[in-house]
Amino acid sequence: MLTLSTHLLGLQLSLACCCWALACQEVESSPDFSLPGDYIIAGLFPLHGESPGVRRKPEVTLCDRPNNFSGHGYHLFQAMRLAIEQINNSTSLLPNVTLGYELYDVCSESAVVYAVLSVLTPRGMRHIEIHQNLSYFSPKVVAVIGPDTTSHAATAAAMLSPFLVPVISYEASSMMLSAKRQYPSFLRMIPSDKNQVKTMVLLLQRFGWVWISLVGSNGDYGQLGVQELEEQASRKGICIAFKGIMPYSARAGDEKMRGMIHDLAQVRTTVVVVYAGRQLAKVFFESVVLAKLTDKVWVASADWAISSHITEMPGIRDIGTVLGVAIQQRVVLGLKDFEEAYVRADKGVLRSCPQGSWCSSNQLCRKCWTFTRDKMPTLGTFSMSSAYSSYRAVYAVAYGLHQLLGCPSGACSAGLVYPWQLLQQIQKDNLTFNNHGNLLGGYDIITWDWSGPEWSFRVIGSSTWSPVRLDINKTKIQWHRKNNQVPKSVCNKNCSKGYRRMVTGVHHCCFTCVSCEAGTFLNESDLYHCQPCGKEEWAPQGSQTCFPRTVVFLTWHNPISWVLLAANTLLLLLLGGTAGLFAWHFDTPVVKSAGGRLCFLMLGSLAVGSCSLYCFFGEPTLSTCLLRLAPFALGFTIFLSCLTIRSFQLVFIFKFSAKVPTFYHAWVQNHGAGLFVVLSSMAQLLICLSWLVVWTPLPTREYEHFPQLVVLECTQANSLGFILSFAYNGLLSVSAFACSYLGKDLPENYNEAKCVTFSLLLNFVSWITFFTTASVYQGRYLPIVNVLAVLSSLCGGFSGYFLPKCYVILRRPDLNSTEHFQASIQDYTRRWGST
Ligand SMILES: *[C@@H]1O[C@H](CO)[C@@H](O)[C@H](O)[C@H]1NC(C)=O
Ligand SMILES: *[C@@H]1O[C@H](CO)[C@@H](O)[C@H](O)[C@H]1NC(C)=O
Ligand SMILES: *[C@@H]1O[C@H](CO)[C@@H](O)[C@H](O)[C@H]1NC(C)=O
Ligand SMILES: *[C@@H]1O[C@H](CO)[C@@H](O)[C@H](O)[C@H]1NC(C)=O
Ligand SMILES: *[C@@H]1O[C@H](CO)[C@@H](O)[C@H](O)[C@H]1NC(C)=O
Ligand SMILES: *[C@@H]1O[C@H](CO)[C@@H](O)[C@H](O)[C@H]1NC(C)=O
Ligand SMILES: *[C@@H]1O[C@H](CO)[C@@H](O)[C@H](O)[C@H]1NC(C)=O
Ligand SMILES: *[C@@H]1O[C@H](CO)[C@@H](O)[C@H](O)[C@H]1NC(C)=O
Ligand SMILES: CC(=O)N[C@H]1CO[C@H](CO)[C@@H](O)[C@@H]1O
Repeated sequence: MLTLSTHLLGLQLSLACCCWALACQEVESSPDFSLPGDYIIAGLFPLHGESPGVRRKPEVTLCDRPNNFSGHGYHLFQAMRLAIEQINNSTSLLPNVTLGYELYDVCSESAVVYAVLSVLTPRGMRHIEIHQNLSYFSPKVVAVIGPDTTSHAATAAAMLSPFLVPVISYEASSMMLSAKRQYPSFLRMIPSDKNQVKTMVLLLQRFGWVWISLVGSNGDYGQLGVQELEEQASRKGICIAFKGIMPYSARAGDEKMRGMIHDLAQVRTTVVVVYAGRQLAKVFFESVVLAKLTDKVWVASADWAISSHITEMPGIRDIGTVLGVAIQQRVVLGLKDFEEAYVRADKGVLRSCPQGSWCSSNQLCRKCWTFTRDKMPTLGTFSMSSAYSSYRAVYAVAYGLHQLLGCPSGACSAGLVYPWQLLQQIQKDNLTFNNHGNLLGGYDIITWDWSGPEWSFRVIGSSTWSPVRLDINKTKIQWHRKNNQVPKSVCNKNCSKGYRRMVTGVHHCCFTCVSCEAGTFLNESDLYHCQPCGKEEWAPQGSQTCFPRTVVFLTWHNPISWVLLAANTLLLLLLGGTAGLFAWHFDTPVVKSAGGRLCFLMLGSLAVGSCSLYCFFGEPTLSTCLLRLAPFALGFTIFLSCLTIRSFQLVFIFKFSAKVPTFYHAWVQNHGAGLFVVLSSMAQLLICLSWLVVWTPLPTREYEHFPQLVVLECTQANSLGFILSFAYNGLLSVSAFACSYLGKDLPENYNEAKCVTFSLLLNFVSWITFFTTASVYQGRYLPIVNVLAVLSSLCGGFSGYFLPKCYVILRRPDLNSTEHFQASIQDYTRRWGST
């Protein structure tokens, strides 16, 4: 690989050669073709084929071997000439300025060195004089078009870089030439291979080929290409199942190639990318044909994609489908006419040329002419894109000169132009070159077409640069399989929906499928991990999406709510009705014995508890959470306190007032009953307040218990404060029960033991049921249980205490008389007095 050291070596070599070639031997170095002009552009084209074989030592090869002319270089050179003539004729581009050219045949590395040294020699001089300041160095030419291959281009670019002479290649595509530190003056009219690799990766992605093999050729082109391809493909999730590099020495069917083909067959990838120069690609496909490896899709790099080297091989038809990335097929308009006119013009006036490869300016040498005459008809099948690049390169130089000479102002000031000035100017053309000096251009995607009598290729799409895009018409591809389906190249088939991939080996393309757990889902963006759903979402097992959870709470409108609401409203009405009834019959003994005014307090407190039930319905808010249970607890405390104190009073009056009269008087005078109710209620109020302050119930969304639901509820449902306040009520219930039990032998119309026991039992049962349920079940129906518990407590309280009295008032007015009461008291006193 050429680096800075070779670059320095090149300079040393050039100085040595200067001495040897120009000074010491005094041999005039001259181009093969030339045209004088104000500004000279050098063209480095391979006009002869390179001698085959690996050279092991530096060696000067001569290019003028007879009968081995390269049509390729010839056409490129003609394209350059055409461009120069067009520019000379043009009145808008470089008016009144003529461009000249010098053509050098670069069939070998040494020929490149010769050519570069000749190019560097200032006009009219025979040797290179290096100035103190290289900025003032003015060589014979202002720019160099060419040379062809990566290694030739690297040699030329390294030697010319100290002088910043623009080198514009038409074929060298290797990525290493993008290194601006080493090749500052190198530009090219084809995109860098990096783009080619990117296009290939896009192609692989387009067909979903993620399990591929990679074959490269030894050398910069193949090795750098394979390396870059491996990097870029892996980044896009493509797995390289097999990678092989063919050595220079590879021959068709030798052991190395047999081994490689064997490995290739073993890994069972349908798609094989062959990133190789055409020579080694030929060796490779000869081996493929020998081994009868068929039924594959071969992806070709630009160098061999449309090379007749390969397509003319016997047996190549059967290897499968070939898709390739090719330099965009552009046509130099008028090149054919130009070449034909040139041949016609010179046929008649063919002058003898001296032996050797150089002729006087702008003349054809014999060999060239012979070649031209014989080979002209083949122009039709000639790959035009390199010729186009060479043609465009001349125009790039001309546009640069045009700007530099101030031609846009009308008249060109044809003065001295230093190469570095021109380089700067050309680099400013940011529509043609990127900042690494590579052409901003795309590729054609081609496929081999055997439908005709002979091989041809079909353009099926193209890639564009910035933005990077690949357009392919898939219907244009004729796949090698009978059904014409796109072949698959994967290690494992895709998992079914909702199944994630679990990698089983080294390659992430080989996996087993595992179902996603409930609550997770598989997004297309990551096929290897199941992602958890959001808080408000849920997913069943093996899901691809999450579904929104259903928000549940006890709504106003559902049958259960209606029943509960109706029951509660009925209770409220009953409470109101009872209050009215009691007020109407306020002076009757039943009402008086029931507690008189105290009854209204009891009914009111039950009503408060009943009202708080409405807070259980609808979406919980802060206020409804606060008002759900505390008012009920407080109301029920008042009710129980009244109940207790009344039972206590009855027992006290009947049994103890006579025994401890002083205490009885003190009790009555100090409104003992009222005091007790107030104190007891204050205690509960305190408990409730601290409950609401310390364990504030807040509206919340509960996600834990049901994967598919969000339950709206109040927090701290069973907090210590709540339990304290209910324990307090329990305590009151027990004392109420105890007092009523003590009075179980009182006269019947004062004896409430049965009814109170009933209501308190109902109270206990309903709350024990509630707490048991709440401890095992935390769901959407808990509020209903809660409402039922509250409702049954209230109903129990109401029915146990008030219903019997209402019954007496309404149905048994005979029992609701002072006489009846006095009779029963007397009866009681008699019984107890007599014992
Ligand atoms: C001519 O060049 C080709 C390669 O382009 C080479 O294979 C062949 O051996 C050469 N012939 C001679 C006589 O050098
Ligand atoms: C340039 O002009 C000459 C005559 O002035 C003409 O013969 C020639 O074909 C022109 N060349 C091109 C490429 O237009
Ligand atoms: C060479 O000349 C240029 C232009 O005059 C100047 O900017 C540069 O500093 C000189 N370089 C050296 C090494 O003298
Ligand atoms: C070109 O040169 C001719 C004469 O040499 C002159 O008449 C003409 O104005 C020049 N044109 C430009 C654009 O310089
Ligand atoms: C090209 O360069 C010009 C200035 O030299 C700049 O205004 C323009 O945006 C550039 N275009 C691109 C595509 O970079
Ligand atoms: C693709 O190619 C087919 C046949 O070659 C043609 O009929 C079709 O119009 C093309 N589609 C597009 C989008 O160019
Ligand atoms: C397999 O999955 C990948 C990634 O989602 C997709 O690009 C490809 O088209 C799928 N292949 C098949 C055959 O479904
Ligand atoms: C799923 O992946 C897509 C991109 O493929 C992304 O836009 C989307 O936000 C992802 N969805 C989730 C829920 O992560
Ligand atoms: C305007 C101009 O100088 N045109 C010349 C360009 O070069 C060709 C030869 O290649 C001449 O024929 C033109 O006269």
